[in-house]
Amino acid sequence: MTGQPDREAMDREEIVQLQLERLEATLNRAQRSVPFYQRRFAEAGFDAEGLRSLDDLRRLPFTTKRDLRDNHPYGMFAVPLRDVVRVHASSGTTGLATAVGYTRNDLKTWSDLVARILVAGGVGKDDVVQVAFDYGLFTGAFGFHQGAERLGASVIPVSSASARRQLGIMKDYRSTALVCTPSHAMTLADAAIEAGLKPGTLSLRHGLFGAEPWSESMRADLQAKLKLVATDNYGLSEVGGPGLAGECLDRRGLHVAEDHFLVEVVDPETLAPVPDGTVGELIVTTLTREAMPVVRFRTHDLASLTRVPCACGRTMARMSRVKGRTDDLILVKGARVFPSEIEAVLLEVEGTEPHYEIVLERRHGGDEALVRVEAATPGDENLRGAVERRLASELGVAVAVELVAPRTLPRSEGKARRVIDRRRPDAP
Ligand code: DLL
Repeated sequence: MTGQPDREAMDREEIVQLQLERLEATLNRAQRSVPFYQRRFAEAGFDAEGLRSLDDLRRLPFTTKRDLRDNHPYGMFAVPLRDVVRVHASSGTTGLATAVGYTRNDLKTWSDLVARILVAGGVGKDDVVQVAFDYGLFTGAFGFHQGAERLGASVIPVSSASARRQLGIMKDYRSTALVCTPSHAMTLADAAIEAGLKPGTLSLRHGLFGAEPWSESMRADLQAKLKLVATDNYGLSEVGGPGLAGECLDRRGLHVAEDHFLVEVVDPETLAPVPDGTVGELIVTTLTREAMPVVRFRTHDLASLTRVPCACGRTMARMSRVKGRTDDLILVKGARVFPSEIEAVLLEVEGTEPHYEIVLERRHGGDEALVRVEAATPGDENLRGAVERRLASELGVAVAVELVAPRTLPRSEGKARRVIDRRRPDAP
């Protein structure tokens, strides 16, 4: 059933006890070996030795992307470089790429965690796993590569390649699992349809998609087009990359690897904790990372948590899909909208394609959004009006729509750039 059943189905009390022990070790190591944390803890009047319960963590300040940047490249490392065997980097979507280090043990743990994600998504030893993430500083490709090897599956490390080449390899090697971003999977699905690949030509059964927000409608579309079961998985390089959380086949939330990460959800404005079930900003503390422990990292990702055990038998907390990033939140006349909500509507409207971008501008003190979406009939004013009305009724917000010809919006082999944010003064 699970990748590491003894871990993934622990009782809640056992999880809490393990987290407390590991948190204490992590905070001690951070305080002892990372001058940044030494200073931070001292300023907060906190001594790691005095940790009594998980709630004590709340006495510590958050760590931000800016902190990592200020200490780039190696200032956040808790071990000497001689013990670091790998360095990756965050993708720098917000312009600040920062280094992440791994010891040999960190790599081992990481492989175990990604193997769990693969198992939860239905992948086993007999599967042929095509990794279509770009191999490089980005954590996605190496993370899944090692996880799949750890599991004993056969890895096809295609990395980035044209859709034609990905599909050719997928067909020849009879790949049964595809690992990439959902937007890239959509590009491959469309290319397969365009090339007239008959159903049954591909052997795909599992799609493990992550690294960017996507919607249930996108899942339905991908499953229908690629004839696979698609699961969502989440992670961020600052805390190691993929492996933090992933869906099981029940697909009712992403199981968080709570034995290796402590997650909190806070109100993004007040930073006060919110109850389970309420959407807020995810805060992550690593519990086992040796090279680079991270304490209360502000992810800027919005999601909610539930600690109700899952029907699959796993007991670890589940997080909802990421609703969006706090920095992508669109505020139109007081209404709050996330790009993924716009996506969900677009995918349900007949006549538009699942390729879109949202251009944000600040006008008259509020945000204005222009949704540019591909349609086979871009001149169709009736369709444009229909999409605008549908968006307005479902989101409670008026957004302008522009229909553009198929294949005019850029395609990405990695993360799609859905939001073009021109609201900030320094925006391009
Ligand atoms: O994207 C790690 C990863 C690789 C996750 C492969 C899953 C699969 P970064 O490049 O540092 O790391 O980007 C992290 O991407 O803070 C989220 O905003 C977003 N993100 C990642 N996974 C999801 C997801 C990798 N499943 C940032 N849904 C995060 C929504 C996601 N957003």
